[in-house]
Amino acid sequence: MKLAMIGFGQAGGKIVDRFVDYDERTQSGIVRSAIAVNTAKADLMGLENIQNENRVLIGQSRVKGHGVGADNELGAEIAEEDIDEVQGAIDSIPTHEIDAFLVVAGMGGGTGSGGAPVLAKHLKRIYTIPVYGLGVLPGSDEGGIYTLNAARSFQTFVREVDNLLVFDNDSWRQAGESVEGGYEEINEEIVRRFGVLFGAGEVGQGDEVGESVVDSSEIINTLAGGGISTVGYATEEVELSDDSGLLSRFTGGDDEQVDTAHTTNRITSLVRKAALGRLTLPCEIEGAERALLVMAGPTEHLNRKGIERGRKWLEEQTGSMEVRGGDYPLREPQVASCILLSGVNNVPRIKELQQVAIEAQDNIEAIREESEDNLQNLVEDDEDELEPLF
Ligand SMILES: Nc1nc2c(ncn2[C@@H]2O[C@H](COP(=O)(O)OP(=O)(O)O)[C@@H](O)[C@H]2O)c(=O)[nH]1
Ligand SMILES: [Mg+2]
Repeated sequence: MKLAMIGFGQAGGKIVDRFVDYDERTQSGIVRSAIAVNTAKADLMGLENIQNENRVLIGQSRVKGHGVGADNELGAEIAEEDIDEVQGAIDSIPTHEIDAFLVVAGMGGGTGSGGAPVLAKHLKRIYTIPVYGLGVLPGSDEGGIYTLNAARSFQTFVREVDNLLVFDNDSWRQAGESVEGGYEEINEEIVRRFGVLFGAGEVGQGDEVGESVVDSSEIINTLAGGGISTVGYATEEVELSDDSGLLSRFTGGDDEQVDTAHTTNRITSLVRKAALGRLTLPCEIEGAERALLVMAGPTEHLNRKGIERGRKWLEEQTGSMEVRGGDYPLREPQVASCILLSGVNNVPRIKELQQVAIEAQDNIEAIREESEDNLQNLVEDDEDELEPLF
């Protein structure tokens, strides 16, 4: 499917920048427009692939291009004040050619954490196409303020978007890796997974013909109904046959280059690996409301039987009656299984964040009560700071 991607803040901008690179590399055709919004000029200048006219610096009168630090309240205020500048860039998007917006942001910082929910709300008000979020959760080693920012921004973001796709840095950070090096690999992982997912709905003319190709409406229907989503992914290398997949499939009989049973088994085990391996947001897959299985690879290594078996297995594992599946023909020497689990409920990390948000709220109330009892005179001064964020 075709997306207009808007990266908010540093992580958001970098990830969209990588999506543009992925799109050019793979010709997947998913990025119709790419915009980066930031309060920090240096972050915008550090991008490589997003066109200059699509890099929007906001809050210049407030922070003079220096960013908002980890102050997501200020990030939200600036986004609201300067929404017209963001809209100016969005005006250049041919919205009749896109299937959805994707607003990408790190939830733990200031600009994206505060601004992404504001932008999502704005887009929902103006456009009828879906607005999806891609929210990145901070690592637990980043410190309390990042967790608190994420806890509060997450609640707002999930409410404003049609579906919030989540990637948790915390479960992807590898020990001993430098932060920057770590992010590079992490961003590659993000782009690969969501690239295959969204690319599935974008099989163009001249591409290989699949048996039951996933289309955009299946992705949209899986995401419809809202909530939080996570993506599983697994691959296996295969050999590409010399002739086109289409030809080899019709040669048939004993000459058949790819053994059907083997192909089916490979698909079903890749489905299990993807669903039971590391998800972008680790969670129990049981209870997911909807799911979509995308099998990507050369057509001679895909078959309807394998995909149908994988789909059935996902139905059993999730308990969902709404599991879709199909193929995504790609001329690459690997078969990939990409699974979107939408409306997941049993997510330890989200419960943890909600707890943090509740505790912070309790603390705020405790401080308030104390202030009312003992420090009547100081309350007025403090009250500004004690207001809930959004
Ligand atoms: N996956 C990923 N996460 C990032 C990257 N840069 C920052 N983050 C995460 O995003 C959070 C917000 O940081 P940042 O985007 O710099 O904040 P902002 O610019 O104020 O929106 C951080 O706490 C990190 O968890 C990145 O390149 N990739
Ligand atoms: Mg930063």
